[in-house]
Amino acid sequence: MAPAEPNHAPFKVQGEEPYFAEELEGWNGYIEWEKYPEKKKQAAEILSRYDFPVPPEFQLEPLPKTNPILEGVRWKYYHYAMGPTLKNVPEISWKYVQKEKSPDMIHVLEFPYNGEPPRTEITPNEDFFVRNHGGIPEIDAEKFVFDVGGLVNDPKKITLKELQDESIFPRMSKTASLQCSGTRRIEQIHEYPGDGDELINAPWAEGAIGTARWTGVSLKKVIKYCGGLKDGGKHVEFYGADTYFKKGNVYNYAVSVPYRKVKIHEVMLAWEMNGKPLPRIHGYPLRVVVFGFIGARSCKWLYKINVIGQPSLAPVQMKEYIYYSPQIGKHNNTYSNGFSIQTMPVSSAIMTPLNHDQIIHDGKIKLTGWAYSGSGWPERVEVSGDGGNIWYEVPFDKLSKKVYYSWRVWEYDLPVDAEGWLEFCVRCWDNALNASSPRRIAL
Ligand SMILES: Nc1nc2c(c(=O)[nH]1)N[C@H]1C(S)=C(S)[C@@H](COP(=O)(O)O)O[C@H]1N2
Ligand SMILES: [Mo]
Repeated sequence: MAPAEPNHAPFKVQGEEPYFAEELEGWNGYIEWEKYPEKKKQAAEILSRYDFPVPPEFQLEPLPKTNPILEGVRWKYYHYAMGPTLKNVPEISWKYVQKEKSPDMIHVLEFPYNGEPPRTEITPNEDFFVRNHGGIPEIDAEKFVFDVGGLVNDPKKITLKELQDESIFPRMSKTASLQCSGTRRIEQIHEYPGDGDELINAPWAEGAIGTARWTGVSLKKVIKYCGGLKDGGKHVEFYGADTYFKKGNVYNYAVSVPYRKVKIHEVMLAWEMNGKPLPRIHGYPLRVVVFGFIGARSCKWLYKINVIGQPSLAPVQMKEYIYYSPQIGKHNNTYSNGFSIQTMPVSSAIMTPLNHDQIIHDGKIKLTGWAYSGSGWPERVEVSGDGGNIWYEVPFDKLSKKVYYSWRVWEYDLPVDAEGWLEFCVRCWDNALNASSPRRIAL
């Protein structure tokens, strides 16, 4: 499918076209910002020359019924403004969407690309949701190395070949879900559209979650290979090769996790997804996968690991993916009022039927959905066809297998007497008896 027709004035370069070189040979679309403060300043100066289109597209009018739903004009313009190295990144990213993803993905945002699977069950690579904050760098695996530094005794550069050498690093595989904490943001948007956040908050429905079998190396083994932690090393920061724009500044995508999570082998450096090399759109050649944590920590296009004494100060860690209680709300707020989301809470959703579907039934309606908990697994799922008065337990054999840190998909033929407007809900309990709040859809 072609990208949506642009409904904006064409982009015009202001002043001389800037030139920021590629950092490495064989890496396309990777500008290193974090090492060069001068370059960052220069980029900020260039960005300040422009009046970019207003943020964010959906807050000013109802969401269009197009696919892609949103285009992401401003983000394309940010990339165009950086000159030749990033100019083609939106186009290249779209090329990989077409090459690597299934044709029936729901494109919630064309650029940075964000897409939900078609509303079906499990998630092969082509259907796995995609959440990007920028473009897709093209990295030649032969030329790929990543740095391990900061508070480790023996900082090193490691190639993919070395990482894959089983005489150095034992391999691990694990089936685990990744969930973006933006899952079901559309409901939030409908209640309160936000305060003009700069980030284009992709209008996710239930689909920003997926499960894959990941293969790679436990990060703990890599830290050990680098001589172990120095005193004070408590958090591990990851850097991705994509360019991240925030409030007129440029960064590389960066986040961190506490070492505690690494220590128990719950952080993997992965190069394989469902038995195949990682697709470019999912982080080729190497990404982080953090089991049970918010998807944002699973850094794609990883090029640097930095051990530090406190959580990362990077904007994705400190200024985004922060939880505010409903009483506080996001408006009139300071970042320190919220807390950083790490472990994902228990949650569940109905995938089919969809809101406003019309169904002819003979007393039973089939519901399908998922349930997930970032601190273990869902134990029990219940559904209701009358807005939450009467609940039915989804029987054991209608729940997929229990796998630590993975969702369980379920289906249920729900007895329904009524006709007309129905309100379906689902709720679940995890192994620690946390319960999810019901998700309602009406039809
Ligand atoms: N380098 C980089 N890593 C990233 C992101 C990104 O934009 N850049 N997005 C993060 C977010 S918010 C999520 S939810 C997951 C999504 O992973 P997927 O696109 O492979 O499904 O990747 C994370 N890793
Ligand atoms: Mo995310």
